[in-house]
Amino acid sequence: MNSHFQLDNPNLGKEDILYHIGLTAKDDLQSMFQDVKFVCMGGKPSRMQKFAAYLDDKLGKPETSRREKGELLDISGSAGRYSMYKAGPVLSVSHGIGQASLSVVLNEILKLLHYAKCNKDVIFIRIGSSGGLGVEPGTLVITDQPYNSTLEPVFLHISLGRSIPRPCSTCPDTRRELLNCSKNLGIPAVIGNTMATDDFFEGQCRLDGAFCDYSDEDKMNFLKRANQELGVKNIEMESTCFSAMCNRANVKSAVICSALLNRLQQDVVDATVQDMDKWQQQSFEVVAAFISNTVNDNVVS
Ligand code: R2B
Ligand code: URA
Repeated sequence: MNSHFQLDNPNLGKEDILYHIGLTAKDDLQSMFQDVKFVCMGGKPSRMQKFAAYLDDKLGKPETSRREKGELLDISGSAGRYSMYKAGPVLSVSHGIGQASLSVVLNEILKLLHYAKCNKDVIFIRIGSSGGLGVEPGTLVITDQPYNSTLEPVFLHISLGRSIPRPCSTCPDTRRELLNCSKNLGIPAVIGNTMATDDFFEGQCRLDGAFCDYSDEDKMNFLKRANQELGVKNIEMESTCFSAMCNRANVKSAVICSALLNRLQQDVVDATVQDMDKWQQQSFEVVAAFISNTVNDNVVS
């Protein structure tokens, strides 16, 4: 049977305009995107452009990549909000900072796949940065359970004036495979829980934002509780929303983030640009290995 990924919103139709990604349901989305098997997302447009270029090379510059004058095309460039590239079966998309920005583009990407009648086995992976908790800077943290800022394992989605707890979880097979790929490549990685916040400063217990009304001791008590009682190994700003929306759409999701610093030791991100580039490149290598293995396994089976 030919089964497709499908959203169950009855209001979706031909007139839809995917305003933030510069496409419409009337475009020939099926011929452009039907072969997509992986959606990789990260905050920065430049990171997602570099990842797409790296992958395009690694996959042998497939014909199904989208190019213009030989260069990978920013498919969403005309809309001016997010960047989106297609390298073979992979969409590489930026989502900006935080859950609000992420949810806008993720809604439109899910609709895009729906209109494109993509295969149901699409995997969504967030490749990001984070503050580590008790891990060495440069370690990749692969998210097991995402927690929100009040340390509950849900994404609180506000709609019609109500706060709806949406369950969030990541795909066990994908996180195990990502860890295996890291080990095979000799890249430091751990699986751990992740706290997602709506703010980089007080929301992540920093003392050095524009405001602060708690003590260093309060901060350390909270961070240690998250780390020791709940196994939180990093803090970022999207994993609950990302995994909850993927769960709701019935697609697999994973989150893999470089830890830029150890938040049990400091607040300031003072890693060098060279180190951060190196760690970002390592996250690309791990995800690219995962993608190659998955594509090859599917060909064989
Ligand atoms: C990690 O880094 C960004 C904040 O600097 C945010 O998008 C996140 O999750
Ligand atoms: N991104 C975050 O959200 N927090 C950090 O500490 C570093 C990167």
